[in-house]
Amino acid sequence: MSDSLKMSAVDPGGNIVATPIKTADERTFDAVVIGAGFSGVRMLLELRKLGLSGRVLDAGSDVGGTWHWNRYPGARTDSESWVYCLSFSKELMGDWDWKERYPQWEEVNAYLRHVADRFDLRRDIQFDTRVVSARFDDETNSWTVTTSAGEQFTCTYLITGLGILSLPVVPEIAGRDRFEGDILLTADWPEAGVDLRGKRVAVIGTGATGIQLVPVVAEQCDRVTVFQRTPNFAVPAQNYPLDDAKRAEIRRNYDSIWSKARDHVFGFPLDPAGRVYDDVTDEERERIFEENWQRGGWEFLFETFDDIVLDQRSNDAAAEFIRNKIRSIVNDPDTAELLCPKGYPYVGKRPPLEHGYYEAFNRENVRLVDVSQNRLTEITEKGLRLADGQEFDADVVVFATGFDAVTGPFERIDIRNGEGLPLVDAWSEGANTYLGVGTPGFPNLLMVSGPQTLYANFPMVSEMNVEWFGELLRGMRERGLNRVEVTKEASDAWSAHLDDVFRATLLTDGAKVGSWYLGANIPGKPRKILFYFGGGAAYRQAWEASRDNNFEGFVLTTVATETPAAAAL
Ligand code: NA7
Repeated sequence: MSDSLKMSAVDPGGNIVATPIKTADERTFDAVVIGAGFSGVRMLLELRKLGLSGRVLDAGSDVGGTWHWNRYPGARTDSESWVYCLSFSKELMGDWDWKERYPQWEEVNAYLRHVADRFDLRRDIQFDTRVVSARFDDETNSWTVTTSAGEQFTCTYLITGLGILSLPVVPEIAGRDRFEGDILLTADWPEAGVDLRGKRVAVIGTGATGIQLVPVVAEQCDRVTVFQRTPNFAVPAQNYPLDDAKRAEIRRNYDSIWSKARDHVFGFPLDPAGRVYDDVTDEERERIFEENWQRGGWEFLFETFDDIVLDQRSNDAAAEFIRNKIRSIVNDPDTAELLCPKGYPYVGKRPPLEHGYYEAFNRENVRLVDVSQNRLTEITEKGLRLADGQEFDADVVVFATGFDAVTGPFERIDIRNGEGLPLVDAWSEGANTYLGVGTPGFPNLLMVSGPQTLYANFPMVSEMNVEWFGELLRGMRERGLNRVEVTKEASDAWSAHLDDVFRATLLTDGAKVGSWYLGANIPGKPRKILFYFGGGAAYRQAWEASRDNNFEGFVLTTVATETPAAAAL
């Protein structure tokens, strides 16, 4: 295979430099990357740094991943903009001005488009392309990737950047086809937007999505009826626009922001509270909660008390503080009480940030319907019907009903190893991976933010994984190796460790209320923890220990082959 000079590789500082990149024919690459969200975009940059040929395939029409599809009114990140981005290039950070503390979906997409333009990424990305299957061939040491259009690509490495929340789930409610109005899915919102003026809107689901949607939609439409099965512990985001002074401060503190975020348990640039429940009086505790409620965002969880997810008393105190806030905001006592989560701990389900959600229930046109016992059973011509026969008319029904997290997107691709074993069968009792980046029996399958990865601010987690793949592939190339597979021992040990960490927290109670961390929101999905909750520092140390010990946990070999893809390394 001949080398040619392509002009838009990047150096470690993020600058575009001329670097020889191996060219391939139009169908054969060193790596095929599935997904053009944060993971895929960042992976492509890494492949260029390595001088490897790559093709990114994405079902959407542009970069964005999750944000390409979740275009519902009010959709925005729950992470602060200055860490909901890529950190590899100070120059990139320097030439992008975030508008708000929590960017809306449009802004995140605009950022990723900017990254694609700045580094001329689109020439290696094929949009409107859905991958339907991938087969590994042991002899040729290569993957054959097939799209829904029947196109095939061959590559040595199959790299997934499928997103952790990219396969939406819609509950089976009878009568869907009969409904005379419009049915919308927040995770596939029409690109052109929807005119909700004068409409009666029914919203099913009160997770982070429903909680963002309701206050925005309430301002646009005639009436909103919110169908709630389980109330959530939402804390105020306290969003604000960023001005030049704030942006300058962020840029000045770039290094410390990122080193804090990378070590933090959830990937945020926050300090530990440095105190636990027993360190303060009851009055002092209320003052600390109040102060952090006003600051908004993840400060309430992380900068109040360090034992909120570990000590029941601490958790109870935080939970009761939130309930009292709900009671003080929502005028109607019955509605307020229905909105108060009970019977499970704060953080048992992923707690959302809110932007006027509770206040929305003080509007004349917003009403809450409890479907925890009296279930939603039917969609009629005119609206929704509950088990007891009550009916609610609607012009538009919105499903904000969550995702088949992390493993779901893998299941909709028929991935098989060299023996023909489907990945879904290998994972029939739950995914078993090493560090969330590889699974035994599936050589040269590398997963960015795969199952059992770190639970944290995801652009940062993806970037960590991609950097590791850079180190791994560079290390392999230096030694003339072209095949990588994680061991079963390493994966079993990682799964056991994940479980131990998870069981030491109060998050296990999320199983009772359908937490997606555990796959408990999907009927029949194995109840196995899908994430590592041990924090960024420990996650990185686990990688470094492997890397510095000759990539322990990975079996690295060479397969002699004539195929162009394998020869490329
Ligand atoms: P979530 O958090 O999984 O929320 C889904 C919501 O949909 C939740 O309130 C569910 O109630 C509700 N739901 C699901 N099926 C039904 C039926 N059949 N009837 C009534 N209500 C139902 O998804 P989101 O999209 O809001 O958020 C996902 C993540 O995105 C979030 O955690 C952030 O990380 C960003 P349930 O709680 O199961 O009783």
